[in-house]
Amino acid sequence: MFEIQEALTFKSMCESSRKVAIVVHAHPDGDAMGCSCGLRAYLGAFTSAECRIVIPDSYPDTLSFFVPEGSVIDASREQEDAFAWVTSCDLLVVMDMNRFDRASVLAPALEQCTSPRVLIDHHLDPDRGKFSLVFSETDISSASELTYWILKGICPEGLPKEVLKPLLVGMTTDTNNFANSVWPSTFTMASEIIAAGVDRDEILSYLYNEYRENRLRALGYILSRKMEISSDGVAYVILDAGELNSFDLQDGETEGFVNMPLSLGKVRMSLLLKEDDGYYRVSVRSKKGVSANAYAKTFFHGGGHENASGGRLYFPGDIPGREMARDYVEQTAARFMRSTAPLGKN
Ligand SMILES: [Mn+2]
Repeated sequence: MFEIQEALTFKSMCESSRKVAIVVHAHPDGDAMGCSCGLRAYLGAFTSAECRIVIPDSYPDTLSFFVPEGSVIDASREQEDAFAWVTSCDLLVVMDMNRFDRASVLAPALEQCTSPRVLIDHHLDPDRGKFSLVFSETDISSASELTYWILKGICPEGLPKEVLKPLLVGMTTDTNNFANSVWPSTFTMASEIIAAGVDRDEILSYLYNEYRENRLRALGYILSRKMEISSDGVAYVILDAGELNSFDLQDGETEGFVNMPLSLGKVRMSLLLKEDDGYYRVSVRSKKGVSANAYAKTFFHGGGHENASGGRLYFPGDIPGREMARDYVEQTAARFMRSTAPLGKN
């Protein structure tokens, strides 16, 4: 874990700032919104800095229950305001991403920002050279958990619930409700936050009991009609734009789908490909002993965590056309799995 001195340095940077920009990755998920809202609430409670969370594109509606009104600038809707805030801030905090290009349209603004930049992240291979202060831990559940330990370290008087609640949300979604990437520190964090009075049941019902009907129907269709399993134990689902539209699937509504095939004994890695504009967005999950990170890095310009990664498959570029995605997945998965030691030998 980080040195307390680094956390105290961060504290004095926050206290001497007037205008803070927090930037998270494109397609912000629960962890990205959770850690950013938690830090913003801390700044609001303990400093006089004005802070906006600047996001490359919109976050799912299912997360709106904890995002305060007026706290976010969405670059896909207000590009000029987003750029202006990032390039004119006096402190930039980049969270839940390891490289500027993960912020897609905001990457040039991050590059242009001349103020001190701080990274708070839990992905592999952070681009350390771009930052004056780096908090990077990979043996941790989430950026929200890392944020919790930093803020707890600099705030001996105790953190208010408006800081703790979004951090608990972010940890919960990134661990898939304590199913993966859970460490002893993760339980400690959860236990301390619940003891402080944050209502976890309320969070769980917002996160997991408020879906729209289309999501469950799409899941049924995907599992019965779309999931394929290769002889090497790789499950994959390829969704084209037409299918995503016909189920009216919004961003975030497919969250968790990619994990489901891993419930099968014979499946060791699972992929979900969703068609976007000229490329597929690829999610990769793997069981222990198979590196989702290495696979995503080698074949999909991506990476992330050892067992949970993402990337892209461009057409044309990586493959001549979208209809070639299936062949590409089959071939690369076979090649990759044959180079990976068999189950039980690693
Ligand atoms: Mn995360």
